[in-house]
Amino acid sequence: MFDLDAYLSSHRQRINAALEAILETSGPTDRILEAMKYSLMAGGKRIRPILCLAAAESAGGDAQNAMGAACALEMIHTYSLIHDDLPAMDNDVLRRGKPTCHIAFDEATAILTGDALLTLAFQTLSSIEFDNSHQAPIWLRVIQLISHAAGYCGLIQGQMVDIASEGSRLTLTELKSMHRLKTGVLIEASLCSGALLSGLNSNQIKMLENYARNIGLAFQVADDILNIEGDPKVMGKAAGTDKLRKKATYPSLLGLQESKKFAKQLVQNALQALESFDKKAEPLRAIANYIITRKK
Ligand code: GRG
Repeated sequence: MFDLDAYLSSHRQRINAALEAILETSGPTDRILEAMKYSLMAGGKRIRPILCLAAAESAGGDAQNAMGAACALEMIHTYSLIHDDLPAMDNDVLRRGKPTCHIAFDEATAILTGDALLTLAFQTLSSIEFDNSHQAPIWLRVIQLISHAAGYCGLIQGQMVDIASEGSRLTLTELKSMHRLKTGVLIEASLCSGALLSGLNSNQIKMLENYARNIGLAFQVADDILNIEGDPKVMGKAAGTDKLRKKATYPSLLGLQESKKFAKQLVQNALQALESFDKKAEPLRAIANYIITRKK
């Protein structure tokens, strides 16, 4: 039987070591580096980098080859959390069980910390060393994929729609589309990067995209459910905030029980998309279930 806890814990350790190594070589030790370390090493679940490595492994590739991409994805994700928590956005005071970056430091430092992590992600991606030249176009494709997901057609657009729609009632289709941008596209880019770097063929990549779309949405539905039912101490962030801010969520549109059914269905779809993969995709299968059973 596949031991997901052991898998997640060993991959988290590898990712954390790689992130620490990048931060150690990235410049003078001063306030900005301190703030970057504070947020990046605050104990996130590392779902996106783990998905990137697991996708690489599903093709029998060496996950280490995808580590640069995995680290870049986590830096981009952390930058988006720092900026999302700012007073001008969600104005949150707790993240990953610790005071948010602008509370621990100050608002200007938090803005710059997000900027620095976003930039460092692309510095990391463009500094990858490889031993044969046919890897260059693959890395270029990965950089393209990740920048598209992080940019104005992805995360940023999702955040913009989220802000613009506060107080108005979204339809289910609008909600899905917003979350695809806010959450889904980076999860999709994580899986596709790992897949590209380990040489999955285009047919297999399509199946993985289908898996990614389903778990990306399931991740957000689960997040909305946790915002209602989750324990703030376990989650390391506040609960009940969506209702307070009158945010459109799956439970607010579908009801709690229907949302749970919907999340389960999405995981079933994701598992179906992996049907033709062999046991090397076992981590991806287990992660799909974890996405909706996690407590944080
Ligand atoms: C560009 C400012 C800006 C925002 C982009 C991604 C995003 C939009 C904002 C981040 C905040 C947010 C609530 C996003 C929804 C996705 C989500 C549930 C993020 C939390 O991700 P986890 O659970 O967090 O993986 P950890 O801390 O475990 O890494």
